[in-house]
Amino acid sequence: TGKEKWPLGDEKTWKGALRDVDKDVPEITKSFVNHVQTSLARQPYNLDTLGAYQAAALSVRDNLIVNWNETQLNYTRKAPKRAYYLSLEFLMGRTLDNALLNLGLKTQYRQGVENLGFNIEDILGQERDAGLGNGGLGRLAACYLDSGASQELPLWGYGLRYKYGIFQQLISPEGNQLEAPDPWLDNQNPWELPRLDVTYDVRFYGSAERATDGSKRAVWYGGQEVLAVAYDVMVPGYGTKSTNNLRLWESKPKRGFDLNSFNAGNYEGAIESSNSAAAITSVLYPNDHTTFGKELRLKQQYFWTAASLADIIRRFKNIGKDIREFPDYVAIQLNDTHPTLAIPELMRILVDEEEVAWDEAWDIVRNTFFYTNHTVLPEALEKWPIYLLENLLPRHLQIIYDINLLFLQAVEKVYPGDRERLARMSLIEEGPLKQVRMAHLACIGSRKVNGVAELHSELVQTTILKDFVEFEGPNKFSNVTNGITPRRWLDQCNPELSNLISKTLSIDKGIWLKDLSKIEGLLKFVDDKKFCAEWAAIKQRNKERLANYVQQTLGLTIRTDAMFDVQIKRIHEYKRQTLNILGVIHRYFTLKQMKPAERAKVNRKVVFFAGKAAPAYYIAKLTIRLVVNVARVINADPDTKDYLQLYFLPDYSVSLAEVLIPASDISQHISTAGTEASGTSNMKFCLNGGLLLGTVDGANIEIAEEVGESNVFFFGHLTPAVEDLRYQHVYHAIPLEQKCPALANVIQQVLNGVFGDAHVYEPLLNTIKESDYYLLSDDFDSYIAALAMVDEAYLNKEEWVKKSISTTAKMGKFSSDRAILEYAETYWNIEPCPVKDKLKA
Ligand code: T68
Repeated sequence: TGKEKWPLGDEKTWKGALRDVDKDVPEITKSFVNHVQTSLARQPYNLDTLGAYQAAALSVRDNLIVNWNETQLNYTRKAPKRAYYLSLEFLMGRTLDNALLNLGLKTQYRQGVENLGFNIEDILGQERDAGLGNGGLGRLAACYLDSGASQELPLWGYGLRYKYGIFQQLISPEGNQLEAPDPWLDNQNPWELPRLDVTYDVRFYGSAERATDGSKRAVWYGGQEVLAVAYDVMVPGYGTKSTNNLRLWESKPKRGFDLNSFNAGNYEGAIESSNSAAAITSVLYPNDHTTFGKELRLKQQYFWTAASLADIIRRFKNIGKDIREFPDYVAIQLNDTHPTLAIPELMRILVDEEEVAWDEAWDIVRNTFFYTNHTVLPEALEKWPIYLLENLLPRHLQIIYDINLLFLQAVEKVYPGDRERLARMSLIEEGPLKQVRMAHLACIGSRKVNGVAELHSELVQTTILKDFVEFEGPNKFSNVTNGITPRRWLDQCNPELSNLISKTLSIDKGIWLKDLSKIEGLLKFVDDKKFCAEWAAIKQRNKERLANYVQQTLGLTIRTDAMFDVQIKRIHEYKRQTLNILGVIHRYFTLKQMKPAERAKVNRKVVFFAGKAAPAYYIAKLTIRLVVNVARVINADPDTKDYLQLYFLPDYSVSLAEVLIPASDISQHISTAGTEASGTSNMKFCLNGGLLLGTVDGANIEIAEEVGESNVFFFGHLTPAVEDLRYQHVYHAIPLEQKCPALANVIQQVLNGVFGDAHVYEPLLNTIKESDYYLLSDDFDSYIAALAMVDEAYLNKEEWVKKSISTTAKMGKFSSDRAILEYAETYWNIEPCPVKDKLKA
């Protein structure tokens, strides 16, 4: 790749660079050259761009390590209360650019590598995304780590070091999604530090024998042990030395080969057992919002929570306090129910190993954990079959039964004889397949329970955990609206806009990027013609940057003199990408029926889709196929192609989002009301001056409260209507042709084969024609009307720019700094623990 560009950095350039004038540059150059020659063992004047990336990364890493060491030493010395964020997913994306910005070294490195004949953007482009997550939940964890370090909080993340991250998405010529593995570690990962000395044994299977002394203790023995090895990822704060840690566990066989099988000549069997330990952290499960009940997934969850808890407890013990003081020094946030086994695991350690009495142990547990719920969709609520737990984690199942018994006895006291309530609240779901309800366990084992946006938190309390709110009282339940880091999602992805904001406000970005409410100051400039023109010009250049990216990666030419309309997120029925594509088809036929003169007055528009479907999610995959095939027809139609273009960009990722979001005029967040817990890309688009077309759902509502309803395009039914509408679909169904002729017509065109093999789409279209669970037929007309309002508003370019500026200006609330401080202050009770600068100390 970089090879062709050679010889940019020839021998002469290199020698010249080493004599450079700027006083910061030589240090960087020296460190870069040093890594090329020693760490990479390569000739400096024969280096490709990938090598340059590796050298730059290693050189930046040296800076991080110094800060990381100081930060960790400071925590050890001061022994503050610490918080731990347990998440099965951390969707970090690329690191180099972020590290340079947080360290304030971007300019120096840009110059440093230029002196050697490289371009910093090319170098940054060499890095692979760390795709250790599916979507919003994993990206939220990454934003929270950035904010935790930036706010100098003693906050660590714990997760798994998957060998393969989220699959790479390919699109076949027919438009089918194909999945390829993501071997993201193949080029080596300069951002992790293997800690081969930090290891724990994790037991699986075996037997649990209860004590005979009448205590609740037991012994768990036998089974199989797997080794957890720590890898540390440095998380630099912005404009501070504070550099926190993300500890990821890798699974390894405990004793290499199984010697018995080996000696018995069973070489294959021996290797297999060593493979099975390694299998635990081999791959990220690619489903969001569905559970599969696979034993390997359960193994992942226990392996990770057991290793993390052992590590946390060892660190706590180092400060020499009594185990009863654990919650004074440790807060653990459970990111969804995935780490809920930490609750019975801490009970097991306290009761069986530390010999703490059951009730006391339960108090410790309930003062340590905090649970965040991310969905109320029933199919996404985790349940684990009893038979799996019984086999894999026999002691934990006993503990869950004991917790349940005592809990139900307490409920029974308050609601004597209310058997239905007991059945509803039980940790165990009875039936042909007995299962443990993980949300119930997470709820009763935690000090606080929260949802991720106002509406969602309300729904958590009135639907899935209603009985628990009644029983435990409302104070335990609250809301923390999600946030995004403005470092990555403005400064890094949209540097021109960030610079314009600093210049206009006359505030250093080091200040406003850490106190995002300051950007409200932009409101004073909405009538400043020159500022508005610069604002619009930056949006235009971001569109061109996106068009260039598409040209280079897909070889497609996109017009940039058009409105850019973007929907990028996991493909799911509840997110209603289908509504969007059927809307596009509607626009296409409307355009086609117009006379050329009429058409010429219509807004030009380019519609972008991107997102992955879970590999087994058939309907979602059909949606992708429909988008791709509609695009093929529309983009080739000479009547309309100047007015409407459509693209499905494959392999959506954090890095692709960083190019798409700054280029968007309007983005779509159109979930059925009450289904999207929060959404976080809605915040990212608005922060970058893109307007929002959405339903009254998730964080859309709070965004509209901030930016004003006149700056958001809302449509569709509201949450309280949803249940009734669904009931009507089933019991008072009206034929689609009558209920929504426009939608019926669009569907008919697809079934007529206008976009190719009609029968293929039947199962997808039947979901609408039959039960229409996600209410497309109820919302289609108001959706089309909202799109028309967007068109109308866009015709007035000046007003549009004002809306765009006013939107960005009011996004202060959605900084993840605000969110993490809410967790720190009102939940975890932790305080900033800044590293004193040695020079000043
Ligand atoms: C998302 N959830 C919510 N889940 O859908 C979104 N689930 O509204 C919210 O903004 C975001 O969380 C952050 O709170 C997810 O992304 C998953 O990815 C997931 C993964 C595995 C199992 C279940």
